[in-house]
Formats: sequence, C-alpha cells, structure tokens
Amino acid sequence: MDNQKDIKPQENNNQFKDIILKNNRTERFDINTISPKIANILVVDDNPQNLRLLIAILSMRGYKVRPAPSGALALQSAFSILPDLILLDIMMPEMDGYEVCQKLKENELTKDIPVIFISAIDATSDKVKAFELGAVDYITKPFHTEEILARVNTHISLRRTQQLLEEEIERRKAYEEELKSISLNYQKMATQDFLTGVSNRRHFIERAEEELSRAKRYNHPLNFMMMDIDHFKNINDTYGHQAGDQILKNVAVTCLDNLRVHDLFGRIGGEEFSALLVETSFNDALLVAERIRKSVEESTWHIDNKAVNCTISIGISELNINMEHLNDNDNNFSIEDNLAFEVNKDSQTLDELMSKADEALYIAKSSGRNCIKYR
Ligand code: GH3
Ligand code: MG
Ligand code: MG
Repeated sequence: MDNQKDIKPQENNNQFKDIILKNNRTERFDINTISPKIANILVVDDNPQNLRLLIAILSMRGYKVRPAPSGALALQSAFSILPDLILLDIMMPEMDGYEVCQKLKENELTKDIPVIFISAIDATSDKVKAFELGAVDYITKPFHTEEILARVNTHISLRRTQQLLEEEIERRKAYEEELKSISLNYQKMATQDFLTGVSNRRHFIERAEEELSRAKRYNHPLNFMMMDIDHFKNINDTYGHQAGDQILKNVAVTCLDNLRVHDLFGRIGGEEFSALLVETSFNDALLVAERIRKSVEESTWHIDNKAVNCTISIGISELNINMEHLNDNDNNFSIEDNLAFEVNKDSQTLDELMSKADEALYIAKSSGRNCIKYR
C-alpha cells in the first residue's frame, strides 16, 4: 500500500455488486446506487498546518470534515457525532494516535469506524502496530492529495457496503422470524379447534391412531370417551349463540382439568368432545368420566349476567387387550383363548372404538342424559 497505484477502489466495490436478494421483501442492491450521503470525516492532528491542509483537500471533494487538534478532543468529537471515517495522526502530545484508536476500538459505538493513520513514521513495526490496533490503512507523511482521496474514498465505500450487508442480514433475520411465526400459526390452525383451542377432529384422530397402535403393541390398557353436551340447542336458543360458544369453551376447560396431560382430548363435532385415556384401565376411565360429568353438572357459568348450567352425557369404549398375565390362575383361560384374544385385539380399529363409544353415548342420551354408559 505504498503508493496510490495499488489502490483500485472500483474493483474492491465490484465484489459486492451481484448480491441478489431472493425474497420479495428486499431489493437487489448495487454499490453504485448507494445513496450519495455526504460522508462525515474526523481529522485528528496536533499540527494546525496539517489539519488545515487535510480539511481543504477533503472539503474540496465534498466531504463534511471535522477537525480535532488533540487525542482527547478527537474522542469527544467521535462520541458526540459518529464519523464515517477518521484520519488519525500518531504522534501527538498527551494522548497519541495509538491510544485514541485503542479507545475507539474498545467502544461498541465506535469500534467499526474505519481509522486511517497518517504519520511521518515510516517504520514497519509502527505500521504493524497500527493494523494490530484495528486501523484499516496507513499513510505516510508527506502525503499526496490524490493518495489521501483515493484511500479515503475506498474505505468509505467499503464501510457503506459493509453497513448495507449488515442491514440486509438483519432484514433477512427479521424475515425468517416472521416466516417461522407464520408457519407456527398455520400449524396451530391445522391442529387446533378455532373456538376452544383444543385439538381439532383431524389432529385428535391422527394422534389417537398413534396411541392406539402403541397400546396394542405393548398390551397397554386404553379407553375411548365420547362426550356430548345435553340439549345444547336449548342453550343457544335461550341465551344466544355467543353464550353457547362460551359454554363450549368452559366445558372444554372442565374436561381438560379432569384429564391427565398424556390423555388426548379434542373437539370432534359441534358440541361433541372426545378423549383417549392412555394407560388407563376401564375402572379408572369410569372414575374419570364420572368426575367430568359431575364437574360439568356442578358448574354454574355467568354469561351476560345470567347463570347458565348444563350437563353432558358420556359413552365409553375399551380396547380389549390380552389379559393373560392377569389370568394366571384361571384354568378356563386357555392358550387358544389368548390367541383368539390377540387376533381380536389387533383387529380393533379406532373407527370401531369410536362407533362403540357413540353407541354407548346414544344409550346415555336415551336413558335420560347426564349419565355415563359403556359398550
Ligand atoms: P342432545 O342432548 O340430544 O345432544 O341435544 P342437543 O340440542 O345438544 O343436540 P343437537 O344435535 O340437536 O344440537 C346441537 C346444537 O349445537 C345445534 C348447533 O347449532 C349447536 N352448535 C354446534 N356447533 C356450535 C358452535 O360452535 N357454537 C354454538 N353456539 N352452537 C353450536
Ligand atoms: Mg348435544
Ligand atoms: Mg351432538
């Protein structure tokens, strides 16, 4: 970097020219279209003559120039208005250019401002030290006007390009975050019931199929529950559709409150909910169903200053699993029986469990509602 001929600012810029921004929220940018914002340069030199000369050269090229006759004033000026570039003399009384540079690089606000040292010292060790401290360039005095301008121009363009890239990276990160949250929302919409927030029919059935095949594979107990709000039409007719919606939400919460986290629960129709009780014996499923039925019956919900009550009917069906281990002492339970049981168990489908629970629910309805039946 000893003379001006080595510097080809346009070539340095070209490598950034063809960054094609692929999403429609960002635009392709070109170094040649970067806004011609006037660069703000801080010139630091304790020699008033040098200072005047540098100001004259840079101002003539249209740069906004601020002078600082000492290291301390340079720091003060840099922190009050961030410059786009700093031309920094090394040898100055009290605080030399190295110290100024170090302080600038230590501060988050000023660490990325390009610093070009201008010094009468031509020793390699000093130049190396300058670069080690984070300087971008080093110009030896006496300097040549064209060299100063070429180097200043190059580093200002590089900094601008770097800033644009950083902004672009930030924009893309924000865009990716937005995409992630949109995709999460879609996922929610695809799996949740829009009114109650519990699993929708499709998602419930998908998950129930998985749990059913696991229960069959490991011979684990499993029970299916179909719940339907009694005379819900009357609630809509008496209190209005919005009150009906609120009751649906409240019933969903009441059911969830009485289930374990591993149980599946979903809204599978208008005022119908289903639950799949995993690792649960039939007797325990009956207890859970009774708890739900009783909680709903005993709840009074206040909607628009009116006290609203409702009840639900529940139908239960059980997965028939191999009970061999429970029948060790039962001489009537032969190997053939067990084999028949296995075949029966494997042929049970979710559809069958659901229809059996539906039949049980139908019986509960015709037996006066607000009760539990099983098949
Ligand atoms: P049953 O005891 O036999 O189940 O009687 P029911 O009135 O509950 O049953 P029916 O099938 O006759 O009526 C169900 C009602 O549920 C009719 C329908 O308008 C209402 N419903 C379905 N989905 C919604 C909903 O999302 N919000 C509200 N407010 N009502 C709904
Ligand atoms: Mg109903
Ligand atoms: Mg119904």
